[in-house]
Amino acid sequence: MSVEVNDKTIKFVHRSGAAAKIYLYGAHVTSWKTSDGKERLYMSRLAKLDGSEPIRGGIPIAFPNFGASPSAEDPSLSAHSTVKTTHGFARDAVWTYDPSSTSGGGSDSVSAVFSLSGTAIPEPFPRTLSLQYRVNLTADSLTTSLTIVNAGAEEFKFKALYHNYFAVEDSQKVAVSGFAAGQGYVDNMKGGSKEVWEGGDVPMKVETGKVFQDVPAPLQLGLDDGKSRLTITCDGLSDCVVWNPQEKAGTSVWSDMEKGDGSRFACIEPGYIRDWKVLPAGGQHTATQHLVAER
Ligand code: TA6
Repeated sequence: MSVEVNDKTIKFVHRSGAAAKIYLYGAHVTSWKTSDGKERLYMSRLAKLDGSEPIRGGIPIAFPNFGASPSAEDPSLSAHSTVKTTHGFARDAVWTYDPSSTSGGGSDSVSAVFSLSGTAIPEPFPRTLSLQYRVNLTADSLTTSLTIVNAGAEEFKFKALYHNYFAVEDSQKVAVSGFAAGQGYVDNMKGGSKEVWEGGDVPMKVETGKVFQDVPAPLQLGLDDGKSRLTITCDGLSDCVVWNPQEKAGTSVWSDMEKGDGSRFACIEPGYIRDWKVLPAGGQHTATQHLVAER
């Protein structure tokens, strides 16, 4: 195992040849290569990597909002309404990496912990809030685990989501599994209408924006594009967005992608987003996704 650290990125190489690269900006995993040398994450060639805007591709962390910030009609959400970018502040903050958190020497996995606490929590969010993010790499898996700690005297409400951009050979051939017939979802392509899933795999041949809500535990998903297959097993997360802008990639809406990029990725985004998760005073919540490459 080897670890390369510089002021912006951490790179792990597992003894199998598997590797992962993480930017401190956003604690953002931008590359995950399995032992067969295959890159499993899409990164836009136009992604900004200088901290000037959220990174397009990889694994952005959405926290403590998903989507636009809410208007502050509920006083307990007033801090959230100050977040000016969509999907919260976590993907836009510079996280701390503690080298002593890296473990793995002789074991079968390599892991490291990133944190966001104290003055790195933007005002007016309480400085009693802190985040810990563990990334664990094995020959053919990557596990990410976000722990949200509320050491304050008042409850804290949040949404959280892993906005995974998986690399695929051709999104026209993608099938996303994990949703049973009868599962409720919101279809953003139909103006946010509430729908009931008819069962079977979710395709993404055209622009797709489905938000599956309250999926019975365990949230277990599959991604198959005919050439590669991944499974995603989650803990502490119960919703999932399946998203692809297809022909809108590379237009003014998503100008940090190239035209045609919609065919290069599949966004499968496990999260807790249908409602605000209430973290009581002194409470903590861990949201984990375990990604396994099967071929
Ligand atoms: O998760 C899907 C989504 O919320 C889309 O609606 C789209 O906005 C996308 O994420 C990308 O958001 P971003 O803020 O990264 O441009």
